[in-house]
Amino acid sequence: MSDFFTAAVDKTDPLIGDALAGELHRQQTQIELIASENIVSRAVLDALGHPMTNKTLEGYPGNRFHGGGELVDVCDYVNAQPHSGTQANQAVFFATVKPGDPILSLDLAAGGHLSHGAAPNQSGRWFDAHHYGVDRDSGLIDYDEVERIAAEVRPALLITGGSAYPRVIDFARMRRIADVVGALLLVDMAHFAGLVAAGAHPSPLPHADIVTCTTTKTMRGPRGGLILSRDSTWAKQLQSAIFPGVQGSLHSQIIAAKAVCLGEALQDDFKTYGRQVVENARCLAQILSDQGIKLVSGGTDTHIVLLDFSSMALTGQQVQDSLARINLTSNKNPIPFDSTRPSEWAGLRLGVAAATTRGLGPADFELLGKVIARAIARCAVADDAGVEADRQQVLALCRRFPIYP
Ligand code: DSN
Repeated sequence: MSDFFTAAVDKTDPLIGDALAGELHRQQTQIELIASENIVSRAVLDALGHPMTNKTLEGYPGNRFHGGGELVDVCDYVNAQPHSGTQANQAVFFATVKPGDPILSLDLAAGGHLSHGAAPNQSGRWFDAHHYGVDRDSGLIDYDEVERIAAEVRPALLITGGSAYPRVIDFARMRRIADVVGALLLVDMAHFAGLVAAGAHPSPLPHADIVTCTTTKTMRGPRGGLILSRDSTWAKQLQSAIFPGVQGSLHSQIIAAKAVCLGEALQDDFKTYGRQVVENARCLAQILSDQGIKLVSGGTDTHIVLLDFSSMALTGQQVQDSLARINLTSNKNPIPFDSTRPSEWAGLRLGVAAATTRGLGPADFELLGKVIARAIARCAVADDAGVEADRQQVLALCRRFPIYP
């Protein structure tokens, strides 16, 4: 035990040490295109790995259940305790609706999120969940349908946002629909929160009663959630919904890392990054479209580009595997009106936030778009020619834009 406080993990636990070293190498040598991922700064990592992790605290600043929290509570008031976006959403349900109440949200296959009332999730079992979708031709939210279903089911909570909808949502229209039926409006901006912070995407805050998000994804911070509200009357219910409602003690070191990432989001560099994310995503969407690949909604306003292989007899899993062979990381995803079986999903979700953080610009995404199109074509004809050449192109990009040197 003599080196308990000083020995590094690779010395004390080679199994985990090797896994950590391997994961760093993987990130350094692959271009990350999963839309919910990003690459955090050294400062965020410093906070995440800080002995602040040893601190147990429950309650809120000024009203803690444990002593010794003076250095955790140095910030002005903010509720940054949700351990994840899902727990942030759970807390909103806890604060605003009762089991059995009707809720209305974007369908999972249309880009919604599990925690918004999807059947296999707790929210789908505990609430009377209804869903709206997108127009079959345009791929855009069908606001007339939202209005019609809302009038029929009279939801207590209208939810919008999700994890794969690539377009700007008309928050003002959603507000009007919520008002007509007397619903509260929750916007889950987990995916585009960083773009909102950078001024590169409209903000839902003027329209929603409550907004939730994660600090991961485009926010470029640690794993965790936030709940925001422009209406201070919700503050008390939301506070007690998180603790003691759905969580116990908080993760002090994660909250420190959230504060670091929110501080970074106030910098001019972050605005540049946010604008670049949107430009890179549009460029990738255009190149893929030019190569004959169908995109849900025909393009993007965010960091997400959702590919639709339904007319190519390919599954998302096949293309995900084909991209993995050339060091590109992505994920299969349902597209609107898709099968409920993940193995049959005909979509692939790409996100540009992590690669933008690395420094890739439009010319690099043009190259990546062509590499991706070739991987899809190879997949369609089960042909291996060109795999190694494309992998070398991706590796060259990784070397040009190194991370954690
Ligand atoms: N909701 C999942 C995603 O979008 O990938 C995890 O954040």
